[in-house]
Amino acid sequence: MSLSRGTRCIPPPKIVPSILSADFRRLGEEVEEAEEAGADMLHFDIMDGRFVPNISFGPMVIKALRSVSSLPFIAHLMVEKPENIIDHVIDAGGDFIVFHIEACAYPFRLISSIKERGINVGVALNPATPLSYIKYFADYVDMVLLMTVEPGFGGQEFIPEMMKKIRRLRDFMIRTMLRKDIAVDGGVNFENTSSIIRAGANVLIAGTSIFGQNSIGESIRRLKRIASEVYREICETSPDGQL
Ligand code: S6P
Ligand code: MG
Repeated sequence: MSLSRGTRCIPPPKIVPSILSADFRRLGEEVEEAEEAGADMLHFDIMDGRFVPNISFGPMVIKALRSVSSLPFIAHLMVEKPENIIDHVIDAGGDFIVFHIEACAYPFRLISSIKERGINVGVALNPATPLSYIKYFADYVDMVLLMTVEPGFGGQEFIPEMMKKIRRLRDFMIRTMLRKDIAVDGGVNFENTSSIIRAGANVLIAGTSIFGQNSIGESIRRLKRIASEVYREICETSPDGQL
């Protein structure tokens, strides 16, 4: 594995719809609408009823949508023993795998095995999990995903204390010159998007604020507009991305 130290700039914002809140009766159409509106990736919440108190869907859904969309597919594994499901997710068409550090005893081994298959990898942290858990392998992942609600269900309120956590993580990355995606997942909406980007996150994962609205397309465009205006402002006022 090679280290990936980069510039001090924060990567540009990405809006990533989470299909958990989509209408599963017309999943294909809703995904097409999201892609046409400029979604940057598509997010799949895989839940096993053990790591989280809910069961969602598995790699079959990724496989079914692979023929509908050319967006990068990111699988958020809210499962125990993530190592058991990785090959199935990749074979189904997943491009990016995010596992939970709370579910994994050997992260270096897991990261290597995902990378060996040529797939991007991210690590997710539950709201109460300290950032220090990822200190020794942050170099090796492409993304750190901060849960901003307790995992398991869509439609929950963003936990306000998480704003501080985003800021601390971006500060750590700037200090150590790591140019990684910081994703925020849970309770992202039109009101808090600008503060989330200002705090230093660049990947916004949103379910209810996209699929739970009247127009999927308009919601994505609105989130993109807010995120890119704030990002532009940050780059202009602070070229090295220091907030
Ligand atoms: C948390 C949830 C997230 C999802 C979700 C966000 O349990 O499962 O991992 O990505 O879809 O939903 P919302 O409605 O908070 O935007
Ligand atoms: Mg998720």
